[in-house]
Amino acid sequence: MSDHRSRFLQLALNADALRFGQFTLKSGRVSPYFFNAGRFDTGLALAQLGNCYADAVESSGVAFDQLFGPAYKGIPLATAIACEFSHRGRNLPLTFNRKEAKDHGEGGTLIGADMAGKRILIVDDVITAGTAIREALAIIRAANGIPAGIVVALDRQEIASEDDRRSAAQAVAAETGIPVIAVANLADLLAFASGNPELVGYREPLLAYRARYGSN
Ligand code: OMP
Repeated sequence: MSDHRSRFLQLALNADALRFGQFTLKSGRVSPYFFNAGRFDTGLALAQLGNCYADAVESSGVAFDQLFGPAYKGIPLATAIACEFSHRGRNLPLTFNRKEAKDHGEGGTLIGADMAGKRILIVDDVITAGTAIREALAIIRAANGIPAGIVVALDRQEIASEDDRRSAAQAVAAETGIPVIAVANLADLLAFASGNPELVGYREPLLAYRARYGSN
């Protein structure tokens, strides 16, 4: 497993961002694990997370000009990544959105750098069924940006629906031609759990969940 994958999973455990139990997802599925990026709630934790994202982005080779962090969780994530890239010598412009349009002051739903004509890398926390990512693609297109890539911390590698056994990430990539990069995915989590005595007991429920909702 590449270094940024295991580093990220260890950071997520330390921050209590990766939990095991019973969680109802946005899709209604009941999952034996949950990733809550909101637990990266200190400057150091966000800086370390930004470092893992930036490693994943650099090793993917995706070409982009600018970052977009969808509200809400994408906002601190994209900010942390922009700061990390600045330490690596790239001063990336950054845009994010509001969930509700503002009707006074500067108005509108977008904040930060103009996306028109720019190759945009979307930064989000998790991909499950792909709904959040599709919404972000629509926001970028409406602002005349060019979606160039999507990076998430965790790809849960789940089917979007029973009739399509591809993962949501694979379906989005195939339909749009836009690559989906994950710092780590469910397969990495299973491998990581095998090598960790405290997590090994969670492997069975994870495998059962993958058999039900996992992609081919
Ligand atoms: P999709 O829109 O179905 O891809 O689900 C992604 C969103 O679900 C994330 O942006 C989160 O809001 C939420 N989520 C998590 O934060 N962590 C998880 O482990 C799983 C989910 C989820 O509900 O599927």
